[in-house]
Amino acid sequence: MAAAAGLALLSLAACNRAPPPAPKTYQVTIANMAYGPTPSGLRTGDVIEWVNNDIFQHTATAKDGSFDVDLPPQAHARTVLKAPGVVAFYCRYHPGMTGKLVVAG
Ligand SMILES: [Cu+2]
Repeated sequence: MAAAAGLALLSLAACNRAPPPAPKTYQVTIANMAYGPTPSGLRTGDVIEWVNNDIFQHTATAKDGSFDVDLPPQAHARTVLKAPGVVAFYCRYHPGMTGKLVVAG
């Protein structure tokens, strides 16, 4: 009896908790030797879709090593944001190309 009541309370508590927001996909476009603006409001689990619209090969390489994506001309590639924090990234071929992702938990 008491166990059943406890179980009912537990499931009620689970229902009242707000579900985590569904992951979103954001595009970051590369053109003219530069990354486009990085999106704000990023959360853990969201996806960055890198789109290289340039005529050159680029990469999106995290300074902390959390991702390293090769992007031939016209390529698309996806990175899942696995942890909160600020991740600076750059292009391995053109170190002057830089950007920053700010990811909330
Ligand atoms: Cu590059």
